[in-house]
Amino acid sequence: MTTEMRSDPGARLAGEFDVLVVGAGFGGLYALYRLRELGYSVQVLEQGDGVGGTWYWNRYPGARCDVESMEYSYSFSPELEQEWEWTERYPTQPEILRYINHVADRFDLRRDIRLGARVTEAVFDGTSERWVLTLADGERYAGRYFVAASGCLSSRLEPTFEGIETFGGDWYHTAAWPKGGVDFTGKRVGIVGTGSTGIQAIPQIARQADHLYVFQRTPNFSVPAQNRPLSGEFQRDMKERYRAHRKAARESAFGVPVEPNPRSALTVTPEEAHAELDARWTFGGGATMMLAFADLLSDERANEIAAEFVRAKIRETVKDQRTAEMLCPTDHPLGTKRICVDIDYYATYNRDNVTLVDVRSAPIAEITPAGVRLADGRGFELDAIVFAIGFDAMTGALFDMNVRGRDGMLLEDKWADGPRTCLGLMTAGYPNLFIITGPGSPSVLSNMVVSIEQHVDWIADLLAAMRARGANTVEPTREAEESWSAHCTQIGNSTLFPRAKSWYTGQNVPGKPFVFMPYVGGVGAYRQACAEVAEGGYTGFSFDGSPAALPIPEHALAQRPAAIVSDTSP
Ligand code: NA7
Repeated sequence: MTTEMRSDPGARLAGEFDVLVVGAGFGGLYALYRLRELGYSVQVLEQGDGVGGTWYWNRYPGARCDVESMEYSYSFSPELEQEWEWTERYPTQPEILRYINHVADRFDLRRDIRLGARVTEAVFDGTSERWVLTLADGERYAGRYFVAASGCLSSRLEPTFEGIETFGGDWYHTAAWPKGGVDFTGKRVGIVGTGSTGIQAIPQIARQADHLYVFQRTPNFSVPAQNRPLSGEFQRDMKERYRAHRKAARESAFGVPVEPNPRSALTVTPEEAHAELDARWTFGGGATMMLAFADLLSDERANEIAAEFVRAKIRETVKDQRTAEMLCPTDHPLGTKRICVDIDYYATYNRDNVTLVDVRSAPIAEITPAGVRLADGRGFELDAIVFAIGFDAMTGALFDMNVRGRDGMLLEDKWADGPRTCLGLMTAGYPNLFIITGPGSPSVLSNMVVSIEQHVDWIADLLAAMRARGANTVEPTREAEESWSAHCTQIGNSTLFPRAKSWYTGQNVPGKPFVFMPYVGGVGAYRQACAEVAEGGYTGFSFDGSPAALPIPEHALAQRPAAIVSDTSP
């Protein structure tokens, strides 16, 4: 059945291109660079007024990447790699934004990026075999290929508290922070949310505000970043070893070459376990901690050893023991909600101007003109409220574009019971739609830049293969999609991840199906599966609707253990 174009057919077609890319973050910029290099005409459509994607929007105080600077950067240009100087072990949001703007200028990318262009509809027109994307202003763009580089954490959850419109002060969402910043000096501030974002913002706001009230529903595990300035010597040394280092990252579990300990936490003495965990705590970082033992994310008892280690650190750091207990997570295994990486988070609760308020036992009932009122009647007078309440992760930004495939079906409807993809890259019935870091790929469980480069390179190779065979369309077969989705679920279920109500499982959004969305077999293993599919002539994919596609080979779907229980170190 041919899809009718649902957007106003009279609307002006602003341009026709080989490739339409949505998003000008790390993914969209590299897709533009790589595909333009291959001779395709490319148009990037970006809803923000600047490049940077996630790093454009999330300007809240303390915003910082939880992957180290020299890892969280492009590897495609050795010159760029050598030229750019990072200043700290973990990059701040302003530094990442400067880097990505530099990349846009250095590779002359801006001429093919349209800013302030929010895609409200994306329809595959079966007659012309083109994607037609409609913007909020009604303009339309047509392209043979549609690369969705719209990000995993780009669709923010808006606060829906009753009475919010009556609030007499100012309120802010961390993912839509004012460009000029906010001065909280002398203000009574409330913050809702203690995920990675809240945990980064709380110490910073506490330093400025007159008083900070932290409204916590669920305590989260956090480990120290052990951030520090990067010395010239460290950078020089790393830059000399960059090629080998990048290779190790690509073959690793999480896209960062952290040494995994292959031993089980259950086979060592309590003293040995403590020593290993303490060494990793002192070194800093989330992946470092989660790879302390091979079974931390697959065995509840092993996990509990590490979880109790972190709780002991909380009790040791926070002087008021009632507050310390409130901060100790007990409802999910360590790391099954994204482990937070902080600077001075727990110590912040030793400040006189910080109060932790439990909103699990008494939820926020309403926002009043004066502040916040809890269900038990307690009220907090506030001049400002910060919402760090998270995102409709992984699928939200895709659904926001109202994507319709070959038979006119909304992607949101196709994925009503959870996302179905082949390799996380494509979904049946949506020809020539490529998803960068989509569900079913390592995505949010990896160093995003490593995964982005791998996805874009794989897509570039596929487009070149299509050019060579004269094919117009490609899409996975339903069988290939089913086997990949089953494979992802089976690996996910072999871990403790499905035990948490997290944004990984969609449980932070009312009504979202409970599906563990990322692929947890590891960056190295995933890369190998993608390569096997390509080397087999794109097994599992059909070109121009040809039913003759071969299934994904068994070895690509071979029992790959979850990354976190395998030793994928170089
Ligand atoms: P998260 O990790 O989803 O955290 C959101 C936080 O907001 C979390 O603590 C929630 O508590 C809390 N929340 C949400 N709604 C409410 C209400 N109604 N009342 C009280 N508390 C609420 O989002 P982040 O932005 O911190 O981090 C997302 C990712 O971005 C992060 O993992 C990094 O990868 C970067 P809950 O746990 O649901 O009880």
